[in-house]
Amino acid sequence: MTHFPDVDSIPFEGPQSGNPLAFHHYNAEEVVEGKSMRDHFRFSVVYWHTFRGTGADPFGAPTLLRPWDDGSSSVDNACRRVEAAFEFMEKLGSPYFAFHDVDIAPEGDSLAATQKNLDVVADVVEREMLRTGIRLLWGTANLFSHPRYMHGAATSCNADAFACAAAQVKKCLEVTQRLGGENYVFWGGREGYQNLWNTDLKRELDNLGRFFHMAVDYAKQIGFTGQFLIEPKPKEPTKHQYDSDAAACINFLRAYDLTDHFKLNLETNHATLAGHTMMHELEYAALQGMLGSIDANRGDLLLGWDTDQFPTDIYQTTRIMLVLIKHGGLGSGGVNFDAKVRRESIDPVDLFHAHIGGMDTFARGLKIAAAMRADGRLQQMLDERYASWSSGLGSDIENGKHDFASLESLMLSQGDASPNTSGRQELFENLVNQFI
Ligand code: XLS
Ligand code: NI
Ligand code: NI
Repeated sequence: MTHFPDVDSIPFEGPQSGNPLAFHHYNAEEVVEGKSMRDHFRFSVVYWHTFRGTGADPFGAPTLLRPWDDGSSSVDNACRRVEAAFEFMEKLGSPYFAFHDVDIAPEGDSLAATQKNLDVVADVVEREMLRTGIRLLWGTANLFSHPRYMHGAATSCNADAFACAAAQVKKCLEVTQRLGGENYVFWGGREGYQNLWNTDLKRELDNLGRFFHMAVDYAKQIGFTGQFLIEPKPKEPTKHQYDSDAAACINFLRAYDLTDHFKLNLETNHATLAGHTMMHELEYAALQGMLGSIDANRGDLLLGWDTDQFPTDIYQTTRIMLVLIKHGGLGSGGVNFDAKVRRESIDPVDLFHAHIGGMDTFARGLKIAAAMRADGRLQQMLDERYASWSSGLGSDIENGKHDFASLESLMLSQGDASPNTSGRQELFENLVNQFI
């Protein structure tokens, strides 16, 4: 039984090919800077958008009615969907996927029934993983859709919601471990507030820290060795999310003594919603040793929410790949397409176009970044800009040979700082353009 009868495995055909169902730049085997493209990216397809996205929005009904999906919340339907998903990922050549518990299996009328459904569908997922060799990048529990989490999950004013969330994460960790998941993600969802008058900020943050420690303890207990990741996002659904950006997450992790157990999963559209660039978020997390994985997508400059579009901006992927190569790659993380086709893109084949485009855009970014690094001028100009720190006074300061008094006496005898040199921003920008 095939769910995508009109699509074969997507081949690499090179930049000249006119075939829309071929890769033009992503060539899994091609080695760039000593590593195959497959290993640079570790691309991952997300189950929630690609197989559960309906096209519904606050103004309109679902538009994406898939032939393999009967629209019911039966376990049979969920199992058929898994088969369609793995056929898609196999044809695409995606080495990884990611899911929320509720994406793959329907919720039952009790916690026990929900857990049972998850076990049944996980059997099919496991079988398909073995058949195709596709692996699990990460699992996560959806702690934001169900009405019981209206006030939050770990940060709810209702202790029962905290307990339900604990049970859900416990189960999801078990399933993630069983499926060989290489990471486990927490995205805050409703962990935040709408109004400070009715919010006990300290208590909510303490409880969130407590919740993460329980997860760490349980992982240890069952021998789950995957990397824990926190995914920053500044707003939506709450007006203030506790995991707003990389800096806020790292501060939270330090404050609650969790930095040994967590890294960050950075998402492009979340970075831009926070008023940062993705490059900023990546650099900031990486320089503190906290970069774990990325959710690849993009927003729309004219829309103020998380539009989760597929990445097609070569500047953006070039920047991302420059930072990733510089910091030695993603380790157990990957490039996870947390992106959805538009509501109007209603054909199953659009799922292929979307992912092919994303993978090709990242491949171009990688090749451009590698060319910039091989050329060396960008790095050289950067080094020149900071030359005063590489010898003489700058290097003495960096080596701890000075204090306020010694620097004062130096400047008293010198009279003033030496003249500044140009920042040459325009030249930097022109140089980058030579490679795009
Ligand atoms: C929502 C988040 C979400 C996480 C997983 O904006 O991006 O999809 O990646 O819960
Ligand atoms: Ni998002
Ligand atoms: Ni995400």
